[in-house]
Amino acid sequence: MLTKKAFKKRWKNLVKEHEALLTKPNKRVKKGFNGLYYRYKRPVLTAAHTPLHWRYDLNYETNPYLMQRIGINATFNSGALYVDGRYLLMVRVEGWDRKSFFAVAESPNGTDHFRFWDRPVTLPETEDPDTNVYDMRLVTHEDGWIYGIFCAERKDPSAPAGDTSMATASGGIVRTRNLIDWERLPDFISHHGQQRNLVLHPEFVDGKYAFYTRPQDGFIEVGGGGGIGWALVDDITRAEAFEEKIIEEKVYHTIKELKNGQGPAPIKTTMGWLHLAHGVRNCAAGLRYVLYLFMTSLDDPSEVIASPGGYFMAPEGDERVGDVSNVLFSNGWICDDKDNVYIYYGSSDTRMHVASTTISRLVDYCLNTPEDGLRSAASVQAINNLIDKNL
Ligand code: M1P
Repeated sequence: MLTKKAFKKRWKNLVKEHEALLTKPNKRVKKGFNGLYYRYKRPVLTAAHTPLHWRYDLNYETNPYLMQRIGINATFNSGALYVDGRYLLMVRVEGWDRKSFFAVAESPNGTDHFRFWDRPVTLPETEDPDTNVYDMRLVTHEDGWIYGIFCAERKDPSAPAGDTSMATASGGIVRTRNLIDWERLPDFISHHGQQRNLVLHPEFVDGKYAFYTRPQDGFIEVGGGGGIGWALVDDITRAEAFEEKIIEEKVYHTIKELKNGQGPAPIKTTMGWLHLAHGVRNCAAGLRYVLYLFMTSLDDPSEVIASPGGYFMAPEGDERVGDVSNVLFSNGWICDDKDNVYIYYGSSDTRMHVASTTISRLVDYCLNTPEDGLRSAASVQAINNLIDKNL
């Protein structure tokens, strides 16, 4: 065991290293700028950013080796909210025990100096306790509440004896006024299968709460279900979707061939609702998750009015490797009061990044990028159209 002096010295060093990590500035990567968004040099959050007091017992008597008692594996897929000039992320934190939970990290500028609040979120449970919770979308709704919509995962009660992996995914719903005290509402009831990637639209539609859904036949495979769905709900304290219509389908030989899902809640612009989503395809290396954009009508947020073809962001460099490699996933973005947009995305289920852009760039991209023509010949035609304009 350490001497008391060595214990103190090691602790001092740990604090120093941690503080240096938390206060490191992040820079936009200007090289190779594509006109759409800037990536940033460093991830905004990693497991190493979590507070030391979550992980270490600081009492010499009970931890004489100053060992880490609780391990954090990853910090990813974060909801996001802009409150009074503060950039808040609702981070999916995953421990060494594979359980995910939520914790708020705050930055003064949206791109660096993210620091976790002292305690993770104490999330109330329903009568049927969740085994795992993740991917919270934060939405300030016009009813005055801040909602957190997340995936609540449980062991499938119909799993045959000995099957230790069959699970179910449901849409969990909590709400708060201060991001500290949370009220748990009953899970979203869907009559169209399991639900992951459930997202609340920020405004009432025809006097009802509107949800983006993703009906799926199984826990991983969406099967005959899938696509981004749309459901109206009378009472959010007993949210039940009797009808779900698919507004944004998965499509053969595209970036969303296997499945897709709404990212964060859409952002309202003068030209329509701006949506960020993820698309998944399968290949010999496994599933590949990329981010894409589309827009829906201001009059009817369930009507798609712009579908730029292909992906908007795909995993690059270090982003490609992690616990679940080749994944970009986003469930949080922030539009500040100057129309700057910060897209927060997790890479390979391991760490969090930011990309910055503006509303006008995103709208221009959506309205002027050719749609996916669904055939190689159509892709060549789109390039030729551009060449004709340029030459
Ligand atoms: O592992 C990749 C992603 O898988 C799930 O997303 P989807 O439901 O679209 O397949 C989620 O578990 C997500 O958190 C994860 O990043």
